[in-house]
Amino acid sequence: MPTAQRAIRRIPIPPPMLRAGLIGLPSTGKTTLFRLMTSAREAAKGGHGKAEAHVGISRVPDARLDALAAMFNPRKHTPATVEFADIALPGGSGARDLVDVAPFRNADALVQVVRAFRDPSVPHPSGSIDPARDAQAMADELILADLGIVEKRLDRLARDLKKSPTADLKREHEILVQCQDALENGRPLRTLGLSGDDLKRLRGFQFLSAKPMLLVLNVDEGDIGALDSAIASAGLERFVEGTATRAVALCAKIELEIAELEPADAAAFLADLGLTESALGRVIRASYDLLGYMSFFTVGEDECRAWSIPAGTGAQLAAGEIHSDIQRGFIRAEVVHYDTLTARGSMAACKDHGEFRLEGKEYVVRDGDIINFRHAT
Ligand SMILES: Nc1nc2c(ncn2[C@@H]2O[C@H](COP(=O)(O)OP(=O)(O)OP(=O)(O)O)[C@@H](O)[C@H]2O)c(=O)[nH]1
Ligand SMILES: [Mg+2]
Repeated sequence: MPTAQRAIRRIPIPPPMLRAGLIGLPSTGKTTLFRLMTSAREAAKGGHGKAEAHVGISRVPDARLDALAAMFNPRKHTPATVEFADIALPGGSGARDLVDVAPFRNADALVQVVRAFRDPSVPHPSGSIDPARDAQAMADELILADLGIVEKRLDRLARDLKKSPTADLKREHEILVQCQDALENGRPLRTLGLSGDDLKRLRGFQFLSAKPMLLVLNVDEGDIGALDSAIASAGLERFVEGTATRAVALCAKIELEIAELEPADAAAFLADLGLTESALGRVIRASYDLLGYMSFFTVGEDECRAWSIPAGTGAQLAAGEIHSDIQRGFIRAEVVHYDTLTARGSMAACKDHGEFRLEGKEYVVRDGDIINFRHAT
């Protein structure tokens, strides 16, 4: 093999970034939030007759990584990341009261920004402020879009089943009828709780109402004192079903002000408002959790780092997250859990108590595991 080709083969292929799409009615604060949460300098501007996506990366806050960094004092510490997409629709905001949901099909999760701020200088397409109405309108929109796809596929399946009634097609038909029933009754597909092969069968359709969803309620600056009860007062609790949905309240305008202050001034400003922290971290963290990912850590003097893997990942595959060479040459994983380390106080104490375990390639990595991979080079 020519040297250049071999060199290319050795470059580890980064895993696909998990992407959360910011969705919501016009002028709810999506772009403001996107700018605040990500490293992207430019925000999305619609135009030229098609939707434009802008993507930015956010660092996922993790108190455990901060504690590890304090313990190991590494040259750098690197958090997990999540990608956000802000999609601007053609024509910019204005009179549209419906949202084109198609550009969100390839997002792994949706972050729906719901307006509660009252500012009369920002017109609302429906003429009044009503978060529960808007959240319902968006939910209906996603359900309708999915129903369109289900009905089209069912028509097609009915014809195919006449020609060749295979077990596979029959099962697909059964599940899609279940989906149709849920959607016609106004229930998002994520509430069906499908799993295994059934879930795989549906993946290709990229159903919007099946995606995990985070509701972000953008409250009025005047209501910042009642942030904790904002979700309930806005009537949004009924949209939070099961593990695949969450809701967080924040005020984008105040977050914007915090972001412009020096850290010491920001802390004083937050304290004045009766808050302990900016809410942006909570939005990023909740988005990351909804994506179904978890973190394991590597520690050392050089770097303490959080790595993202889907729940259920084995140790050898997890090693591949760091480098394909470590995955290929995997021998053993030395594992201690974060909670054990913090309870014992040091790696040495964990070793003394036999809590630094040796695990094989099939070991299912847990959220919060600290791992040192032994590998052949
Ligand atoms: N008063 C107030 N204004 C806000 C708040 N958040 C956003 N805005 C304003 O609302 C307007 C729309 O904000 P954007 O962030 O552009 O909203 P968007 O959802 O991206 O809008 P489109 O992409 O055009 O649909 C801007 O003028 C913002 O300054 C808030 O919390 N309070
Ligand atoms: Mg925008």
